[in-house]
Amino acid sequence: MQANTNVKINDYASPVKPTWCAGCGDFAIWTAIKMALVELNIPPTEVVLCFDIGCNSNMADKINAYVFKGLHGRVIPVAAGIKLANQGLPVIAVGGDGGTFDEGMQHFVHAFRSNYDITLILHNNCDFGLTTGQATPTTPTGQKMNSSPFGVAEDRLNPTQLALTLNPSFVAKGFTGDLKQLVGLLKAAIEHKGFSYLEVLQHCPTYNQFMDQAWYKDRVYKVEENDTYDNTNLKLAYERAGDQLEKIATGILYQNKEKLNFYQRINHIKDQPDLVSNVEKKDISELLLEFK
Ligand SMILES: Cc1ncc(C[n+]2csc(CCOP(=O)(O)OP(=O)(O)O)c2C)c(N)n1
Repeated sequence: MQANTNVKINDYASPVKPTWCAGCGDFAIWTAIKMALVELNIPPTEVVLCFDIGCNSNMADKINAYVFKGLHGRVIPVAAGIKLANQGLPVIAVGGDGGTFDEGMQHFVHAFRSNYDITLILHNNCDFGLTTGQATPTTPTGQKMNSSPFGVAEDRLNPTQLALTLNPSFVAKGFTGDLKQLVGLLKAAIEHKGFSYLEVLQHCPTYNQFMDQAWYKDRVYKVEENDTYDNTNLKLAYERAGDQLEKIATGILYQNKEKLNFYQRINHIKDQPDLVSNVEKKDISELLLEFK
């Protein structure tokens, strides 16, 4: 990556205007991503943003950078592949709770096992937003939703606790009502050398009236405000992440800087600067003729 001392927020400006509902938490996450990249001095030409499907990932054309929009629930493997080919690039994956914890759950689990050197920004609005308010695994049990008129019957998933059982290297939680904290968490996640999981609690003003911005504001606290919090203590992080309803812990809950990432574990490539530089220019015109 080239040093660039002059990155400005307008470098990331796209002529496409957001279509999110008024009050949607996506606005704050969109802003925070751009602010974090600017503060890290990363120009739009030197980062790749990968998007899932959903309201969250409708951000893809509202940010001027290299972006890749994939299939619902499949943003993690797309981001991992890009990173493996070009390890000098910061790669950021953006997804929602529906895509990631329903269709894409297996990728979420394996990303921790592999410790791909990518960042996952998880918009948690506790519903399938774009398809009009069905329940996801993070919707509270008993909550009435468009697809669950009698209330959600299943237990609620705790994705943070799940992550903490998967020998993670970085697990953090932010809230769209605290932009300053969110930018700091994003910067730490992007700079982390391994799979960094940042869950962002957000309000969906149209389909989630039960956990709005004020509801979260009354409940969130920052773990770092307590001097005794030790974010290398996995057991402590798991304990704090247990409460999703009354006192909700935010901040870097857990970080292990020693865990080797995927690239470093593959002996025959770990010392090569970049796989992308190995790719030769090949003439594939004859091969293409076979598909005529
Ligand atoms: C494989 C697949 N399954 C389902 C859909 C339909 N679909 C499109 S957006 C969406 C909801 C997205 O919800 P979430 O991932 O939570 O993101 P949000 O819209 O809430 O930001 C669904 C179910 C799809 N496009 N592809």
